[in-house]
Amino acid sequence: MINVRKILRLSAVTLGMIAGATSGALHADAERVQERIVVFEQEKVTLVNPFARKAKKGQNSAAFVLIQNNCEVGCRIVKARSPVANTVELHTSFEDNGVHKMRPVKFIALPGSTEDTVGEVELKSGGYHVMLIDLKQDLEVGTEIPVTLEMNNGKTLTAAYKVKGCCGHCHGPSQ
Ligand SMILES: [Cu+2]
Repeated sequence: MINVRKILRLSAVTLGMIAGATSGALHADAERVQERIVVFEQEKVTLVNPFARKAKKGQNSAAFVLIQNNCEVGCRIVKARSPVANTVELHTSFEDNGVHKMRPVKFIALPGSTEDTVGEVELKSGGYHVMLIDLKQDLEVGTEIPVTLEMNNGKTLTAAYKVKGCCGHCHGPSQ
């Protein structure tokens, strides 16, 4: 009996994932919907539209991605790494007296999925991001870099992040 229940719940979650992905896309502006391609699926976590900002060797950059979570409640991103930077940190952004600032965070929580919605968190400009500090190489527009997110359950999420031109709030030295 327990097994049957588990299967029923799993299919309900899968249906919820599809519904959640659709409503999530509606929130995005038209330009970003086109870029919203599922590129990676692993351990019930989907990384959508991973990208990083262009920067020169020795400078800083930031990596962004929409994380859709279908794993158990309580999953967290606890670490990030990439071979392109000497230091990689999880950061959040905030306003302090009208000044845009950021600081490291110990983890980024992934909201759990329910039968109706998919838990998701977006690493984006002005919010959470992966900070790539002291780049070992130039990040050229159109190239891809590997970034790995480590979860508290020991699983890792590695994807190729496409390097894009700078837009909006920039991190690190001006380019
Ligand atoms: Cu940062």
